[in-house]
Amino acid sequence: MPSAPFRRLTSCRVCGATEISVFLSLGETPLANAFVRPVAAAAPELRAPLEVMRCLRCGLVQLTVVVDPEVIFRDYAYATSASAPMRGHFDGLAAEIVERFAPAGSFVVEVGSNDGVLLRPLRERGARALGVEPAANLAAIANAEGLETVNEFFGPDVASRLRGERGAAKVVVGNNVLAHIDGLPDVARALDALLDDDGVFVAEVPYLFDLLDHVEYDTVYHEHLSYFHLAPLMTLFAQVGMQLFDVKRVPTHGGSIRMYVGRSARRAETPALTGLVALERSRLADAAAVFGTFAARVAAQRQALRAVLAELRSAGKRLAGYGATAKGNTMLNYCGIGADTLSFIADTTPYKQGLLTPGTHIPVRDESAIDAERPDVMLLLAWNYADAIVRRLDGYVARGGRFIHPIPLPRLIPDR
Ligand code: JHZ
Ligand code: ZN
Repeated sequence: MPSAPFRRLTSCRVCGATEISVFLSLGETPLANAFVRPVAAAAPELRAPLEVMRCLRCGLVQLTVVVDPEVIFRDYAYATSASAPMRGHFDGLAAEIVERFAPAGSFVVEVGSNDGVLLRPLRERGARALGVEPAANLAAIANAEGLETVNEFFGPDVASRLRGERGAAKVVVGNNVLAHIDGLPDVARALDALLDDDGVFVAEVPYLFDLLDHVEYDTVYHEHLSYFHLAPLMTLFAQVGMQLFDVKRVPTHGGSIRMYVGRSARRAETPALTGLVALERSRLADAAAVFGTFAARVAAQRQALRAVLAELRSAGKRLAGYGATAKGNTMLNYCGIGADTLSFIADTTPYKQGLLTPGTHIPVRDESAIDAERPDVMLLLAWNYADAIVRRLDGYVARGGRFIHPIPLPRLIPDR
């Protein structure tokens, strides 16, 4: 098997400490969004080790390897707008940003703007919004819709150039992007360069404690280099004289935090932030036990999911999957679930339809396959949208179709 171009981390990407402890290994897996063209099915796929460690100094949870971002992000399968609930979520975020920090006409930069899902409502609400997005296919979609996007990786050079050309930003936004970036201190420096004196960085990241509590190990894949909680983020921003001043828990992607970062001493810390920092500290009092327990729950989920699927198969049930997610590919590869078990996976993303899942080679089809193949049970690989999907597929449910909600332990939904 060929390896993806990757390097091993020998120190923490936030604080530089070399004291690190590996607590989870999910094997050697293909890249989670590297869907395969059927004509290329016989060709070997790039793989890399998928292991998670934590820094014993600042606490940052991170992968042991970094796959070359040029390989992962230049052409990218995940288009945020394909998931209807995310459009509503980001409209709400745009409203909040404009109301709290960016009066009409303010310059707002979004890092990792994907297909423009947030740029659009920001603009509709009066901000001068600019996207920075490394995926050429996604930047092109946004630009074609008049949502101005520069096709680059964000960093100190881009930040200084934008500031020179367009002035300082009132707000920089970054959703589900900090986890993708290896050089976090560079990002902090870039924010410092681009933001106005009273400017604010608003960012959403999946929250480590939701990952731990709900056994969301499938959100571990090579794109996600870091799994955040507040303490290491505070260490990071302090390096450039910035600080978190507020935080909010939001339900997206299995549980995330929305953080607000400003220049030190300009804004008072909210009780929400003080409270969550204290909660984290108490929960990590015996960190080794916390991460050891998590690893055991991951292994138990694998065993239980394999057992449920085997039982349904031997009862003659027709099985498929729903949601060709990146995280689904971690779960399928780690649990060893292939096309002999799931005959297809339905997904609304045009880019993914007609392709095969990485490693496991299950065909991705559009939703009409559900009526054509009439599966009895679908493994819900997009469990983060469970409610919306059960509602959307009311016809499937009405004729007796059910889903396996796979985490923290597999269960059939809706209840009967
Ligand atoms: P979804 C992505 O992970 C990738 P994924 C990325 N690396 C990241 O950081 C995380 O998000 C946070 C489809 N769908 O959002 C669309 C339906 O078919 O869970 C998508 O392909 N029907 C950027 O890939 C997939 O499911 C529906 O009704 O794990 C959802 O992918 C809905 C709602 C979605 O993210
Ligand atoms: Zn560290």
